[in-house]
Amino acid sequence: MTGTSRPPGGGARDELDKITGAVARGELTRRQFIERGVALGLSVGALGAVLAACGDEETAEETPQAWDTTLPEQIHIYNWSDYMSPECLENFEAEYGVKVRESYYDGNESMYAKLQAGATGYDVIFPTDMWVTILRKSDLLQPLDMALIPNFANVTQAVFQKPAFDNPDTQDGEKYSVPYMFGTTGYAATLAKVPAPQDSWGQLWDPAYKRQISMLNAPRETLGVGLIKLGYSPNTTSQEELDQAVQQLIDQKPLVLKYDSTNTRRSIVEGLALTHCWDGDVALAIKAIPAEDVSYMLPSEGYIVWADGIAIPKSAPNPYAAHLFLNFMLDPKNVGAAADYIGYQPVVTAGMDYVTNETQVAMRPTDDVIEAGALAEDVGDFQRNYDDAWREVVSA
Ligand code: N2P
Repeated sequence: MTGTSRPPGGGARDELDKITGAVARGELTRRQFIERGVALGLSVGALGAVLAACGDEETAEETPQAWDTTLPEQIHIYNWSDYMSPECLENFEAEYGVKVRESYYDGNESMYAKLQAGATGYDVIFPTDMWVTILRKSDLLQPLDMALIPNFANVTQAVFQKPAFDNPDTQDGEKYSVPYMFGTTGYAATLAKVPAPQDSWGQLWDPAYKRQISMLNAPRETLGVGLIKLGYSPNTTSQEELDQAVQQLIDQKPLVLKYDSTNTRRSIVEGLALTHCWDGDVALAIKAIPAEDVSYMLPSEGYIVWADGIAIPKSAPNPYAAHLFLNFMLDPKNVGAAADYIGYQPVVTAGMDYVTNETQVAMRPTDDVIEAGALAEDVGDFQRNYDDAWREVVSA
């Protein structure tokens, strides 16, 4: 065990004195002391030393894991593009003295393929719901030490506390991700070109919009549209239904300008007629164009609801600092600042206090909207059939 690399200063020191007193008086448990201390930016090792100096001998057993708490110079996060605010990363550095380097991926599939192929060096990743399950089953994630993540208490909506895709009750008590942003997948209609948006996926098959339609380059999302349009579940494991969805997408292809997940915001700003997209990209687009110019449609046939998490790869070089980062991102002011910048909805509800854009606030999915949507699920080995189906669409 090593100690923390820097002593607490000013306010943190006062607070440390306060909680040290409280634990001596029996008002705080040792676990609570450690959690509060970590929230102050102190390492578990240093906090253990404080308790030991107070004559508390049980600390060693109570400290859940003997972390090497030496802070690295830098951590490396691997993220979607346009999915973090620079200010947030600067604040993390200011708070912990740890720089954050960021690399980008364009979808869960490519991030997964990269880790599966043995890429190392990433401390933090941002997988979407079902991909947390897939990564865990592939032994690519670390179980989280929740004692280092007291800010998980800021996740107040039951649906996000123990979601089916990452539920400790069914995973030997372990949790593998904390939530980041959530939302829906629908489509944006540029009203100058689509004066009467229909709230139906069928609109994306209207020949009037030939080569004026962008579809997400995200296999489960876009095959999901084909399936939902036909009245099937986006999680089907029927090859016959999947084949029909492939045929739908092949029929649509002459109308499709591009399959694209990274420039959807730009497509909306530039006035493309119809853009299959995540809700946050619409919220971000209307910072550049009048909100009245575009409509975000959630089709009545159904749609996907998704939740992106933050997780630590098994191969992370700096797992302790990565935990600090996860905890930092569950602080309302930090995740709120990120949400304000990227246009997406923070799972931590209190983060909304920092979101300034009215349309973004108004777009927050209600419980009813969440319930009416479908979460994409891990379908086990059948995922390969989806991969093949997508290849068939793209190469057709
Ligand atoms: C942001 C991508 C958001 C991912 N560019 C939606 N799951």
